[in-house]
Amino acid sequence: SFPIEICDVTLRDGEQTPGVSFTCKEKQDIAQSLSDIGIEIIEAGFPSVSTEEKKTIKAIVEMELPSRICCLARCVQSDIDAALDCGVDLVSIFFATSDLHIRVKYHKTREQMLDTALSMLDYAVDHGLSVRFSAEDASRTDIGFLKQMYREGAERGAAYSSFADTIGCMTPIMMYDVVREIKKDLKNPLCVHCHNDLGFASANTFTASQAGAFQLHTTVNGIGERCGNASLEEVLVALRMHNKTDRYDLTELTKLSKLVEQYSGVLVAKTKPVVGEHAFVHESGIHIAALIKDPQTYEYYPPEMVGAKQKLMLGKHTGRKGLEHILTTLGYTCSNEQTDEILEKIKAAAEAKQSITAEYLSEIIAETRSSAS
Ligand code: HCA
Repeated sequence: SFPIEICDVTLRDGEQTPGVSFTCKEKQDIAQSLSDIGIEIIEAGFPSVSTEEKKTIKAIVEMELPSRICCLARCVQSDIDAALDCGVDLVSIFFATSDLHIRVKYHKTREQMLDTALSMLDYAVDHGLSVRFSAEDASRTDIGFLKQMYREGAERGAAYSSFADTIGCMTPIMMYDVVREIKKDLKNPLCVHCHNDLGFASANTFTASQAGAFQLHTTVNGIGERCGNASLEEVLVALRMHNKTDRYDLTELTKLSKLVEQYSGVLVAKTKPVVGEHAFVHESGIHIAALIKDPQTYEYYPPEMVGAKQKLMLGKHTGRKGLEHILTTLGYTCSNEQTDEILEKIKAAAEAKQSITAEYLSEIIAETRSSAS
């Protein structure tokens, strides 16, 4: 097993999801829940965004949660001062390190950018802040420059070096290789911050941890800019199953997912791993027949592990065994003929795109039984 910690960025990068804005109370509720799960670091926001945002970060600091509180800062003194005002434990000082971003956004040389960032790092360290020295667009940055930045940052007292795959262009193997390369001469722990433009954010984050990255960034439900970030639920379950990390209370995940879905208004896809509505729902006859004997046949981990429940559904793919099981569980006793007839009706209804609700099932059971009597 490899050492890791989680920095959840739902309240900062998650809130950068287009159209999302959390109230102070909503951020506090989410922070409380993240802390209950045992998340080590909560990135509460970006104080320079607004006065209200700064107040909210302060209010989260004042909750005195066991988790450490972090905020984001550009390489400008007023951002570091804002972090100091908020009383956070950790500040992420970031600048975009790729030549493309430097040319388009800053009109300065790499060296000028690094010098400014280092002077802000000095300022933050001198004022007692713990600093994450963060490279935006790190995945498209010259590796030599990235290593220079991390080396000089560590020498000047940065607590962490951070690698952001800002546009989500990495694959897991690329991630593994780059983390191994950076780790060769890195003097402080490495953080990874992955976006999901290729659908690899969670995979890249998990793979980075296998390659030696220590701090993993996540958001609840994977919300975030464009296609989002690595999803907290997916990363935590992967860590539980493949790294035997058992210090997080995963039973809170389903509840937290619903809370963030409600507060953000960003609906969770039914097929979303861990917290999607269908994560533990089974319809296929072959699957249900086996699940009844042993849930491990079609469930990689028990739904209860993440605070969810197994659900068997009726539809076009229902089999006889599954139906019998459902009828018995619901307290109905039906003859073989009646069960066959009910099964036929269910399949026909499903093929006509009708959903088989509990009411509809009781209707067809009643109808089948009365026609037989
Ligand atoms: C951004 C910055 C960042 C990285 C922040 C960090 C990114 O909003 O563009 O590394 O702490 O995605 O690059 O979130």
